[in-house]
Amino acid sequence: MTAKMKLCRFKNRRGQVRIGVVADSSTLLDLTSAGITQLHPLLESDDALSQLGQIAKQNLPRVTLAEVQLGAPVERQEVWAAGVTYLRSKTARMEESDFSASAYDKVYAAERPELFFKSLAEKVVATGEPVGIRRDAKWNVPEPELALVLNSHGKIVGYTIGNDMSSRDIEGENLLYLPQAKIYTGSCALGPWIQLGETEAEVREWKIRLNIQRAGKFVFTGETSVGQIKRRFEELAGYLFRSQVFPRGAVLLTGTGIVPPDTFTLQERDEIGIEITGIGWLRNPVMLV
Ligand code: DO4
Ligand code: MG
Repeated sequence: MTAKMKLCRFKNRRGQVRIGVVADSSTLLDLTSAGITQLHPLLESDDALSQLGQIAKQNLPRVTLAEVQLGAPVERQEVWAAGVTYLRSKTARMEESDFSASAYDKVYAAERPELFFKSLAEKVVATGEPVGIRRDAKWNVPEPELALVLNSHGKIVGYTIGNDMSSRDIEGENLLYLPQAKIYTGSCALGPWIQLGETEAEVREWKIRLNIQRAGKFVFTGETSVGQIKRRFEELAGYLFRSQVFPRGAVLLTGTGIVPPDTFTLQERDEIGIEITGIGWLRNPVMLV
C-alpha cells in the first residue's frame, strides 16, 4: 500500500497563504518552515509523497482547521471538465433538450470525450465560499465531480472534489450556449484539499454523495460511485493534453453521475455538501450572481 496524504492551501490567522498537510481530523502541519510555499513544485515532483513524509517528521508548526480558512487547492492551473461520462448524465441531458439529444447520445459512445474549459484558477471558489447561480437562468444545479490534479506532463498526481455548477435551461436551449451555462462567477468550486497517493483502482471504489439543504432541511440527497465513470482517467487526461501544453499543470473534472430531478432548482442561500469518500467534504452556500 502506498502512503497517502492530504495537501492543502490555507490562510492563517494573519491572512497569509500557506501550504499544509492534514495531520488528523482537526489539525494541519504548516509546511512554510520546511521551505514549501507553493503547491506547484510538489505537484511537479516525482517523489512528492516521500518528500512530504520526511518533512512531516520535522517539528513543524501545527494549526487547527478551526482557526484557518482553506483555500481552493489550485494556484495557476486552468480548470477543465469532462462531460457525459456517466450514463446518468447522458440520459438527463437527452431529456433536457430534444434539440441536443443526439449530440449527448453520440458523445457518450464516441472515442473522443467531451472536454470543455471551466475556470481560471483565480476564479475558483474554495470550500466555505459561495458558489453562484445565474440570475438570468431558471434551472440551476450543482454537479458533484471527482477532479483529477494533473502536472505539466499530464500525469495524475492527486484528486480533489469539484462542483461544476450548471444552468440546465441555458444548456438545454442550445448546446452552443454551453459556455454561458457553465462559466460565470462562482461556477466552479474545488476542495477541500488534494488527496495524494491513490491508485485509479482505489479511487474507483469511492462513493460520491451530494446533499442540498434549504433552511436547515434536506431538499435533495443523491449518491453514485466513481466506478460508474465510463472512461479511464488517463484517457480523459490524455485527450486534454493532446495538442495543448499546460506548463502549470491542469485540473480536470470528470463529469457528474448525480442529477437532481427536473423539478429541482437551486435557490439563493441553499447549502451544498459534496462528499467523496477517500477525500472529504466540499461545502458551499449558494448566492445569486
Ligand atoms: O455537455 C454538457 C455538460 C456535461 C457535464 O458537465 C457532465 O456530464 O458533468
Ligand atoms: Mg459536469
